[in-house]
Amino acid sequence: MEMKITEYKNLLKSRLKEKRYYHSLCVADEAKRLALKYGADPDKAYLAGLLHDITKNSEEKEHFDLFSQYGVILSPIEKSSQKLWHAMSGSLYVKNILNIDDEEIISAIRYHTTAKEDMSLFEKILYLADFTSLDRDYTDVDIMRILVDVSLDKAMKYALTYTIKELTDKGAAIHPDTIAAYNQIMLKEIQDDI
Ligand code: DGI
Ligand code: FE
Ligand code: FE
Repeated sequence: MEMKITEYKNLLKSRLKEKRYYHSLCVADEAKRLALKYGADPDKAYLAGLLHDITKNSEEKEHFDLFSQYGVILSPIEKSSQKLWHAMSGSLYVKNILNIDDEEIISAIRYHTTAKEDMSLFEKILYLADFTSLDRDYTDVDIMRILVDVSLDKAMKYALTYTIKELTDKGAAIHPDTIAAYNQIMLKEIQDDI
């Protein structure tokens, strides 16, 4: 049987550091707000937001146990980028341990860090709620908060550009899904201009 919101919150409290737990509550609120604004299911968006970082504070072993148990094979770039693990392991945890049988929630969590090509409304909402939640305070958060209320696609474009810039500044590897998401948005823009 599925758990209630208060039970999920208690589970998250036990699994996450205090700051990360607070972030999860803020992303849940923001995802719900965006769902109401853009016509997605607000309760589902809240739940996806709440659970999206459920394995963020996990030890390496928990991530890799989930990968091997559920047959997920990591590419070299995924193996070497620890920050990417929690999106993959989180979606496995939500699907298989919490038995949440909702592909939209599972897929939104799976792609909340890298994004991907052909994102659904629900996937974009979680991806962007993670950028514009109340607890966030990076340099461009004010612009992102304005853009997310103007258009999800404009906000996606800004967020992906910002992320890729940050990653190249740090000399980090960029996941092919991130590049594919970026290229698709930029190509669409070129076509729209014609
Ligand atoms: O888990 P959060 O901190 O709330 O946010 P997130 O899941 O979006 O993770 C953000 C981190 O993930 C940030 O440090 C950048 C990193 N990241 C995002 N896309 C890529 C990436 N890291 C690599 N190596 N490659 C990517 O494509
Ligand atoms: Fe995350
Ligand atoms: Fe997050």
